[in-house]
Amino acid sequence: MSNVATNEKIPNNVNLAGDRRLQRALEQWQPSFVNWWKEMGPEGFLSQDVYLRTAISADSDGWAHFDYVKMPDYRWGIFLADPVEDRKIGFGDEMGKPAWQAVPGEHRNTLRRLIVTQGDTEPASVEQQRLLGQTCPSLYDLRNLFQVNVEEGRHLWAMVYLLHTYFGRDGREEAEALLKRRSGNPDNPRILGAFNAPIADWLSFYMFTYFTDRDGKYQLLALAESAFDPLSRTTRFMLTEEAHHMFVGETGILRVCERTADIMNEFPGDDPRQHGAIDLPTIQRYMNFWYSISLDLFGGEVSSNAAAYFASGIKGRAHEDRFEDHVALEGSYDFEIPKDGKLERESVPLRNAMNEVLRDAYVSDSQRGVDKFNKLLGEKNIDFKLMLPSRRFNRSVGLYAGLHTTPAGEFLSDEEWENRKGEWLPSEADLTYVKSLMTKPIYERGKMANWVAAPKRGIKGRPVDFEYVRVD
Ligand code: BYC
Ligand code: FE
Ligand code: FE
Repeated sequence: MSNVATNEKIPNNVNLAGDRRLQRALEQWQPSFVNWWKEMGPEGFLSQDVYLRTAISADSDGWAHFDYVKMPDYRWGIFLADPVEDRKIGFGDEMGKPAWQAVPGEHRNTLRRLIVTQGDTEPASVEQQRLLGQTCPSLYDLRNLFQVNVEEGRHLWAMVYLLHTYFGRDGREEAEALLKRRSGNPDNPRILGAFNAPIADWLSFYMFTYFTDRDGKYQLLALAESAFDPLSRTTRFMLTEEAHHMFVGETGILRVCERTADIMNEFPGDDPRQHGAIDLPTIQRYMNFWYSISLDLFGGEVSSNAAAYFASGIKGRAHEDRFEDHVALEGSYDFEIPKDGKLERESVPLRNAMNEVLRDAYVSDSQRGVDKFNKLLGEKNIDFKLMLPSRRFNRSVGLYAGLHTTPAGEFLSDEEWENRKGEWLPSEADLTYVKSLMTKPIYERGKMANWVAAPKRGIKGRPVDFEYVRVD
């Protein structure tokens, strides 16, 4: 990759030094960002050295540089994936025309809104996770939390770069507003539902990185197809970082299952809670919650917005090249639409179902990890299967919003729901119990909290008992 500037105030491969106005605007935003980090980033961890990966260029060996760094000094940079020469629009009405290097006037508001929505989730997640360092199960986990946090910070930079570069004064104002909204604040909340839910314990953190970061993966894949080439290039690079976030979630849930299974085998017949482990039904309830609110992030099943994004080339499907028909004017998608307590099949033009097409890919990707969790339980002779609930379960957006169903998707009356929801969603008692396991942090090298198994290996070839964070 050419033109990598790493010794500038803002490391970048976009030749920032060649555009003084832009450089100055971003250098003005930078201190606001660092102030936001100090106020809303990981509480109590401004001065410790953390063994972190920093992107210093976008090519395969430069993007993952490991060293100790204090988080406020992290080198948040702007990196775009290499341009695809002569790139053409790959879908929709404009298919085959050159990709856009600037924002077409007629798509300005829509693009800005999508970029702001994407950007808003990044700082939101850091805010949601800001207290977790104080109850970490190990130094290994603490470091992974911080790795995820600094990279979400960089993802915010990625979107702010686009706002500053392509959206003029509106873009600069939006960049300021991204630092002003606060997760969970009723007066000035983050834009999307799941990013206002508290992540109050580490099981929630693993579920969030498994399910909600995976929405990130699919939204980024869809934006990577965009006709707006700078958006495509920046999201392609973000995806390389996203993989680690989902790894943290998947291995986290797996390690919790492993520990619980071991306790169940050691004390057959006992409630694992008697031995300080997290019982499998509680894990299932957490899964039901985080999966269902993450499904909401894909938007309505039937969406004229989604149809318009697809038509204009703004947002495609994940891996558009795997589809045969990139125009999607002829196909349709069959939905089960709730009517008077029953489901009726109805066909919708394919373009209006693009949110659902993306959700389909997400659902099967989510299932793959759940299969791994169940394989582990099977290997340990535990007779319990974790399951993703029906897409209709606990939804707040789209066709099934506000309806009550069992995890299998069968409709319930309001009264039945009230009586039974504690079986399916984490209850106050569950949350209190899980939190009670996590009242103090574990900072001894190599030691793990009682409720989670040790990871199989450390980070970047380091041992599990490596001093991932120098907690003084
Ligand atoms: N909460 O036509 P519809 C990540 C609104 S995660 C609240 O279905 P559309 C990350 C919607 O805005 C990835 N409101 O919407 C993960 C619309 O409002 P208006 C984030 C919602 O436009 C972990 C109305 O309902 N990236 O990166 O098709 C850690 C009608 O809905 C919600 C993106 O989301 C909701 N859940 O789809 C860190 C990509 N859902 O127009 C980071 C950018 C819908 O009536 N965003 N609404 O005022 C988009 O592509 C689209 O905005 C959405 C919604 C897919 C979110
Ligand atoms: Fe992100
Ligand atoms: Fe992420």
